[in-house]
Amino acid sequence: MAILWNDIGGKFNPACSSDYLPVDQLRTLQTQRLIAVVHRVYDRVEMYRKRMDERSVTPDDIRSLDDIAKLPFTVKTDLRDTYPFGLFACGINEVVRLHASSGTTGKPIVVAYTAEDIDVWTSVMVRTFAACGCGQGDIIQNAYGYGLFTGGLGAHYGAESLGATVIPISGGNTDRQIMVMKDFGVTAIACTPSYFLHLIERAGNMGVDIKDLPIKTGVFGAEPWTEAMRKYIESASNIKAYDIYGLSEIIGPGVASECSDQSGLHIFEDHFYPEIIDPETGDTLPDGAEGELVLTTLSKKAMPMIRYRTRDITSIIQEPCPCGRTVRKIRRIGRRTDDMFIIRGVNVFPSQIEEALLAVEGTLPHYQIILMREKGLDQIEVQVEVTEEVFSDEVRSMEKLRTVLAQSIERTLNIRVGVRLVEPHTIERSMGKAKRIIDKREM
Ligand code: DLL
Repeated sequence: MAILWNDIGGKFNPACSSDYLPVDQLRTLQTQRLIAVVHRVYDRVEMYRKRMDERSVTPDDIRSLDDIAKLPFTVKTDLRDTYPFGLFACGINEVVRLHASSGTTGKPIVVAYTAEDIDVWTSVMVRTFAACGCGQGDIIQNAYGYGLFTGGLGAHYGAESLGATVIPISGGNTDRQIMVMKDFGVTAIACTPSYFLHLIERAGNMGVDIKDLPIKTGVFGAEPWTEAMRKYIESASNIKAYDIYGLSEIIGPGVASECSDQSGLHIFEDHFYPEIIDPETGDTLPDGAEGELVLTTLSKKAMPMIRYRTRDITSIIQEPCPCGRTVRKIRRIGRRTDDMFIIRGVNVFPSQIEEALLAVEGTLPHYQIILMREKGLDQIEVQVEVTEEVFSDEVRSMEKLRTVLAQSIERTLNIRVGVRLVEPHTIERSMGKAKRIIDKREM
C-alpha cells in the first residue's frame, strides 16, 4: 500500500507510522492526551489552575477535542511574566534540558524538556527529515545555530536518530561551510532559507557551483519565506527546498513539515493540536479559514502549553495529501500578526514585498524594508540588490527596473513605496533568521 512507503527512496521508516494513523484513531489518541495534559497542568501549574478556576472550568469538563475551546489561551507574555521556571509542570530535577529564545526586548523566554520530551522532540524531527526525503545514508550539514536556540540541537538529535550522518557545524563561518559541503559530499542541509541564499552566493564567489555538488535537499525553516524564494533557491542550487516549522514554546523545530508534495506542512498533530482563531475575537475558525495558529502540546511533560497563541497566520488544509499522511497540513506561514506594519492605512507584510520583488527579473533575493518618519508621515523604502549586470548597466535601464519593481509592489499593496536598487552584497547577510525590517521611526 502506497501510504506505508516513504515519499522518496521508497523505504518506509517505521518511526513515521504516527503520520499515517487512521483519522478516528488519531482523534481518539488526541482526546486521551488532551485530557491527560489538562489534568497535569491543573494539578501542577498555578497559572493554568487560576485561569481555569476564573472561568469555572475543571479538568473534568474536558471530554472531547471540541471542549478545548473552554480553555484559556496562553500568550508569550505569560512566559515572560513567569520567568524563568514558573510554568514548569515538574520539578527541576526532572528537567534534562533548557533552551531559551532571545526575543527583541528584555528577558528571554525559557523552555524546558524532560527526558521523555526530548524523545518526543527527536521523534518529530525524525518524521520531519523523513518527510523531506532524508534517511540513512544521507550526510546532513546542520547549519542551524547550536546553543540556546532550539534549531541546532533539535535538528541534530532528529538527524542522528534517523540514522543519517550529521555534521554539527552550526551557523556561521560560511567559507568553512562550503568547504565541508564539498569535501564531505553533503547530501542535505538544514538551515534558515536566508542563510542558504548566502551560502549559494558565497560559494559562487569561491568558484564553487552548488549545482555541481551532491547536495539535493534543503530542510529550511525558522523564518518566513515565500514560494518565489523557494523557486529561486531550487533553480540556483538544483536542490529540493522543503519548509519546516516550529517554535520554542511548543518544542522547537518539528511542529510541522512539508512532504514530497510541497503543498503545505503536515502538522504532527498527535503531539501538537492545532486550532485556527480569529486574532481579533479569539473565536475558533473552521478548517480552511485563515487566522492565527493556536497550538496545544498534547504530550509535553516539563512545560505543556495550553492553547498557545503563536501569532503565526495560516490555515488548516482539509484535503487529504497525495503522500498518504493523515495528519493535517497547514499552509506555509508567510505572516505573523506582529510583523505587520501599517503604512498610510494599509496593512503590509514583508512577505508580500518579497513576492512582488522576486516576480521581477534582475533582482536578487536580498532585500530590506526601511521604515522612516518624515514630517510626521510614515514612509517606506524597499532596498533590493540587483545583479552585477543590471548594476553596471546604463542609468536608464536601472531606472526602468526601479519603476517596474515599484509598480509590482504597488500592484500587490495598493500603495506607492520608494524603491532603491543597491549593489550586490550591500545588504547585511544573516547567519540565522534574516532581519527584513529596519524601523527607523523611533530612532
Ligand atoms: O525558529 C524553531 C525552528 C528552528 C523552526 C529551525 C524551524 C527550523 P523560535 O526561534 O522560537 O523557534 O521562532 C519561532 O519563527 O513562531 C514563526 O514566526 C517563525 N518560523 C519558524 N519556522 C517558520 C517557517 C524556531 N517555516 C517563530 N515559516 C515562529 C515561517 C517560521 N515562519
